[in-house]
Amino acid sequence: KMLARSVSRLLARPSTALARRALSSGAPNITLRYFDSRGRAQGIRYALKDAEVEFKDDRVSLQHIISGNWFNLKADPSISGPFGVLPVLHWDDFTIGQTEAISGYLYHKLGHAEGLSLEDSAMSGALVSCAHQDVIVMCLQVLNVVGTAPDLKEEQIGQAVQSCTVRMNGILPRLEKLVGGKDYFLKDAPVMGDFCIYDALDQCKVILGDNVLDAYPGLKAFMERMANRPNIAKYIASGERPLFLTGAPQEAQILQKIQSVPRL
Ligand SMILES: N[C@@H](CCC(=O)N[C@@H](CS)C(=O)NCC(=O)O)C(=O)O
Repeated sequence: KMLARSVSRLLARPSTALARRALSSGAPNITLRYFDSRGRAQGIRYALKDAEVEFKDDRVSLQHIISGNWFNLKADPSISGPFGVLPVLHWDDFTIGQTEAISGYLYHKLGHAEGLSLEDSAMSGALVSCAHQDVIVMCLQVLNVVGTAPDLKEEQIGQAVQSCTVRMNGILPRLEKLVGGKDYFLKDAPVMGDFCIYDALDQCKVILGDNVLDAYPGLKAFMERMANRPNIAKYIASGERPLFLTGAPQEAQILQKIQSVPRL
C-alpha cells in the first residue's frame, strides 16, 4: 500500500510542478537584441509584433559602434550570445544566437508549425534562408561597397546595383511561383518564412526602388497583405521600426548615391 501511495505521489509530482510553474511564470520574458537597424533582425521583429508577444526590442545604438564600445559589449556573452554577434534572442533562461536558428526556434514557440507538415516546416526554413542569405546579405553588401569606398565612380556604383538586380531577377520569379495565387506562402496565416521574405523584399525595394516587384503580381499582393496586417500596420505607423537597414552612419547619403546613379 505504501509503495502504491509513493508511486502515485511520484506520478502526481510532475503535473503539480508543471501547473505551479505555469501559474507563477505568466508571460515569458523575451529580449531580442540587435543593432538599431533592420538588417538581420527585422523579420524576427515583425513575427513577434504580429503575434502581439511582449518583448524587449533591445537595440545597440550607432553610438556604440562609432565609439568602438561595441567591442566591449561583444566580449560579454550575456550581451552578444554564444557567437559574439547579433541578433541574439533571450527567451526566459534560454539564449540563442544566429538569425536562422532564432527564426526556427520562434517558428515553434509562436505556433507557426500548427497545421503544417515537416515538409512545410522545411519550406519555411528555406524561405528564411533565401531571405537572409540570398536577399538581405546582398542588399547589405551593396550598401557596404558604396559606403566603404567614398570615391567610387558612378559607373562602379551602377555596376553594384546592376549585379544586385541580376541576382534578384533570378530569385523573384521563383518566389512568385512559390507564393502563387495564395495569401501567404504556406498556410492562411504567415509563418517565419513569410515574415522574413516580406522584410527581405522590403529591404530590396529600398535599394533597387519601389518598382522592383512590378512584374510580380503575386509578390506585390503578398507584400500589401503583410503590410496591412493590423499589428504590422500599427507597428510601422508607430515609427518604432528602425529607419535604416544597416549600422552605417552615412546610410542616408549612401542610399541617395545608389538611387541617383543611372540604371544600366
Ligand atoms: N551568421 C550570423 C551573422 C551575424 C552577424 O554577422 N551579425 C553582425 C550584424 S548584421 C554583427 O554582429 N556584427 C558585429 C560583429 O561582428 O562584431 C547570423 O546570421 O546571425
